[in-house]
Amino acid sequence: MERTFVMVKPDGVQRNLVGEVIRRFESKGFTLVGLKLMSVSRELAEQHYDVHRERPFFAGLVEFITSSPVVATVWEGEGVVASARKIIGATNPLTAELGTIRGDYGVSIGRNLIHGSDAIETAQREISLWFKDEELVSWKPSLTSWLY
Ligand code: RTP
Ligand code: MG
Repeated sequence: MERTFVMVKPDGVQRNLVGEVIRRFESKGFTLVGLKLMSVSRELAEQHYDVHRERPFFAGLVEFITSSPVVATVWEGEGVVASARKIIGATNPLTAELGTIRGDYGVSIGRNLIHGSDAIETAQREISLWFKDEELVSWKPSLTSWLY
């Protein structure tokens, strides 16, 4: 089954939106298979955002992600990678649709509350970057037969 990496960024944790984020993914029908509150090292932040290393916002982004705790999660379900991006909304919260997390709660591109992997291969890379195998739990929710 497909998996994706979703992180509540420091602003989302500080604004008490952890429960709201988890609620939206649970309510959609995805299964939580990994969850931890953590401080992010500079090394991990730089690896995570490696594709943006040459961009002008890179240093500020790393500074921000390491500034306060994040909540790292892994979600499982059919089509979860693309669906998570829809639930999260466009990168800039001011143009993100209402009904998405960024559209409903954010106002600034540098404080857009949440991260979600942008493709299946990226998800695999990010899950192994943020979680050890033994931190992920495979389980079958009893509601599954009503979802699929
Ligand atoms: P993310 O990786 O955090 O889920 O966000 P995303 O895919 O929607 O956007 P991406 O292009 O990967 O950018 C990563 C994060 O960098 C910050 N950013 N700032 N012009 C700017 O100041 C700027 N552009 C991007 C955002 O916080 C974005 O989430
Ligand atoms: Mg991205």
